[in-house]
Amino acid sequence: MERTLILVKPDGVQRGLIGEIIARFERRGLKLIGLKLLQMDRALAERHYAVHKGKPFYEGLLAYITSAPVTAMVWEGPNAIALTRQTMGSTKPGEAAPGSIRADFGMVVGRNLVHGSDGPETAAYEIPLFFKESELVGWTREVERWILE
Ligand code: IDP
Ligand code: MG
Repeated sequence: MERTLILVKPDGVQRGLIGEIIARFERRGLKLIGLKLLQMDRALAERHYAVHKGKPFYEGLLAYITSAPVTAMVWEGPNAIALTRQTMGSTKPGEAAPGSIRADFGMVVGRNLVHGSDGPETAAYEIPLFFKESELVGWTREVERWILE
């Protein structure tokens, strides 16, 4: 089973969209195995966004992601990374598909509401930044056979 790190970013938390965003992944059929609310400090933000260091939007991105709490989650399922990226929508809300989170709630790239790991290696790097293995819950979902074959 693939795992991915999803964040409801500070704009999503401030706008009261935590539940709305969780509901979309939950209804799709992904399984939630980790969840916490935290305020990211600069050190964590630098590690999380290390790949973007040096880009023109880097300092603004760090200011944004540390500006208020985020909701960090780990979702699990077959193909979880691609499916969650599709549910999130493209990075720029103006290019995101209607019905995706970023299209339905976003206007600009710098306030695009959610983060999701973009590949298995990224997920393996990002998940431990936010969760100890002991904080991830392996549980049996009784409706599993109605969601997965
Ligand atoms: P992703 O979040 O869809 O994976 P990335 O390219 O990894 O997109 O960029 C990380 C985050 O940096 C974006 O979600 C967005 O918040 C921010 N970002 C990316 N490009 C820009 C930009 O051109 N201007 C401002 N912020 C940007
Ligand atoms: Mg990314």
